[in-house]
Amino acid sequence: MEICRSIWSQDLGHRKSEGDNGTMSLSALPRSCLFPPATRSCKQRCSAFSPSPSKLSIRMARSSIQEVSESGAFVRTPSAFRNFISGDPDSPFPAESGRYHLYVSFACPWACRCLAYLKIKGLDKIIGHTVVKSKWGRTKDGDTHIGWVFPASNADEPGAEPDPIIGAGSVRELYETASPIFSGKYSVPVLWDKELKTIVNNESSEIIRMLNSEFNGLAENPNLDLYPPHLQAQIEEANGWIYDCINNGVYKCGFAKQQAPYEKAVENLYKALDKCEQILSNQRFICGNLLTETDIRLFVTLIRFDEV
Ligand SMILES: N[C@@H](CCC(=O)N[C@@H](CS)C(=O)NCC(=O)O)C(=O)O
Repeated sequence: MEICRSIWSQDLGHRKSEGDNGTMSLSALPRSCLFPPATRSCKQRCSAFSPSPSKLSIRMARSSIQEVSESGAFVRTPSAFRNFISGDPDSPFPAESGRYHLYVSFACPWACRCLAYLKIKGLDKIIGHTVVKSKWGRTKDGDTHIGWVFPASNADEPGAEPDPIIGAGSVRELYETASPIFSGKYSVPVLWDKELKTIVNNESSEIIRMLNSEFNGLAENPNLDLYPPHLQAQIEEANGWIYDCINNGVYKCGFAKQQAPYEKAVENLYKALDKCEQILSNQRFICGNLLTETDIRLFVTLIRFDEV
């Protein structure tokens, strides 16, 4: 096969995990059943994926390498944890100093968006973060699944650290602590609630919105608004094609299993890169002369085209 594997699949150390026969797709389920509102009790948290766990008998992808359609195209499964932190102190997940923790991988552009927000909004003293090892490893003894793991010590790999919150050996352990019935992808980023010992949210596009607006009472840069009301329509429009063709587009290239979807994805990717080039040769940022979330979302993917 001519498919040219890029760093997008190589740098994650992908291997097919034998024994995993999960298939998609949650996209067939109604959104309301997957992403109900925030709940406080453990029992409710555990059912956070469906009012009826039996609905989860559908086999789900447990890793990006399984997210492939019958035609060989990469099809992303929606993120499962979709609760929101709010600036309102009475909300189920109120914005508080020291309560939340972000788990990231430097190899993951989605996680790096969130890390960029921690820094740019001046939130890194309020919300801690931990970096996993850059290559996947076995996530459980006696199980063939491979995914993000924590190092045994700080000396293992620069930047990566053992989990300081619950002492997890893998990101999978965080998901299983949050919900014993979870059977999807153990992805980063993970925004963790130390008080309720659960995952608040594992969808980067939503995590960055919370970091932008909900911690402003605690942030060092509360006036920096990367989603300002007067640019929201433009931001959404640009996010749409940039997500489809570039952010998710590189995954469509890297994870395609057939030549046709691969070629389509590459064509769309390079057309979109040309469009960015054209926009940015006339103005400083994608939505005009103001830095917005669109630039951050684009940058963390683009930077990976440079050699490291
Ligand atoms: N929708 C998620 C996507 C996150 C995602 O796909 N993360 C990948 C790494 S780049 C991951 O952790 N994959 C784990 C796996 O496939 O097992 C987001 O934007 O936060």
